[in-house]
Amino acid sequence: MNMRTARPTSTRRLTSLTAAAVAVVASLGLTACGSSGADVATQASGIVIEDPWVKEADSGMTAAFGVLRNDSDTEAVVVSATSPSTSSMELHEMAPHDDGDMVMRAKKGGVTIPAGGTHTLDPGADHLMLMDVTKPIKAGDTVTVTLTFADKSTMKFTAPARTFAGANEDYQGDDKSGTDMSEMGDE
Ligand SMILES: [Cu+2]
Repeated sequence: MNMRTARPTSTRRLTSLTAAAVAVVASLGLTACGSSGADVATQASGIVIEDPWVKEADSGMTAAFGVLRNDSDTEAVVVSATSPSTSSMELHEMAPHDDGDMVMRAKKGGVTIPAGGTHTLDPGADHLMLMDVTKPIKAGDTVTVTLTFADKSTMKFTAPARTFAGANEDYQGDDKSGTDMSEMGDE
């Protein structure tokens, strides 16, 4: 009977030792992340963007472009994008509409950058759509974009704005009528 009273003390000591060990492991993990992090590679860590740019726009929709390059040996998939310059952002692709014209629409499944390869975001091809700019974006302004990958890792880049006459594609919204955004706000 008396031996039982000793148990809680030793159990508690064991628990606190375990907690200390966990804390040490956790701090080692943080140190590893802070250095080169070769063994904790994320999808974002292998990606760079070359020649990023955004089309100048006073209001409404515009788009961001560039060449995503994957220097890792693992495929990376961009699943979403955000920017303080727009209220929302979508990943877009070009596809033929029912009438045969090419329209842009949300790219389901995200944008894949193959291992050791590139994926070009270009007017007339895949692009990052700023759905409604929060204030005019003038040539020379800088737009910040954050990409989120399938593994939830993120990558931030800045893109200068340019004057560009193209990239005026019709937008195929969820109602697939190719309507413009202003009609969606009717209440
Ligand atoms: Cu678009």
